[in-house]
Amino acid sequence: MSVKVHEAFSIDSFQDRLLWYDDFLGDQLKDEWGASATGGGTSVVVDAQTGGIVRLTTGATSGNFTRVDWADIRSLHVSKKVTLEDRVKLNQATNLEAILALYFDASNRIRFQFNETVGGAINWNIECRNGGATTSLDSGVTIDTDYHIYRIEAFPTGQVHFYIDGVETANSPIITNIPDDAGDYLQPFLRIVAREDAAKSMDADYVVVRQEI
Ligand SMILES: [Ca+2]
Ligand SMILES: [Ca+2]
Repeated sequence: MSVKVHEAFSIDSFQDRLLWYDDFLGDQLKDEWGASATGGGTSVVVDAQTGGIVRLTTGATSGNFTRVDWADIRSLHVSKKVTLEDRVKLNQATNLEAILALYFDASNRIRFQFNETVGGAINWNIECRNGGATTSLDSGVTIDTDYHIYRIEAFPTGQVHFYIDGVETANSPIITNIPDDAGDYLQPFLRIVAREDAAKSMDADYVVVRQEI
C-alpha cells in the first residue's frame, strides 16, 4: 500500500499509533484544551500569525501565570512510548518562567523548564519527576526569543530523551525519576509565569502527541 506523507507524519501512523495534534487554526482553542490563568492572563488563538498560533500571555504582576493543558483528561503513558513535540517561541527572555511538559500533577511530570529571575541568559532544564523525587539537568541550550521545536520521547524501557530542533540536548536521556507508575497518565501542558511586574508571553505554533497503541 502506498503511504501519503503530510508534513512530518505518515497516515499509516493510525494503524499502530495514536496521533493527536493542534496547529492552532480557527478562532478558539479546541475542546480538548483547558485554559487557566491568574491576573487576567489569556490564551488566545491568533490566525493572523503564520500557520496559526496560541499566544499565552500573563498578567502584569510577578507570579501571574497562564497555562493550557487537557483539563486533567489524561491519556498518555510512558509504557506506550509517548512523544510530545511543540514548536514554541518565547516573546521575552528575561524575568519569566516557561514550562513545556507531559504532566500528571506537580509531583509526576516530564518537562522542559527554565525559571529566569535575575535578568541574564540561562539554559533550559530537562526534568523528570516521579512521586515528588526529581531529576533536573541542564540541557546546555540557552533560551532566546526564536521559534524552536521541543521534543520529548519517553520510552517504556526507562529512558526519556529530549531534543531541541532535532538535536538531543546535553544530559539526555534521563533514566531516573520517570513518572511510570500505573496511574501516571499524562497530558500536554504549557505554562508561562511572569517573574517581574510585567506581562510575559509565548506563542505555540503546534502541539503534537503520539503514542503506541
Ligand atoms: Ca500553527
Ligand atoms: Ca508516580
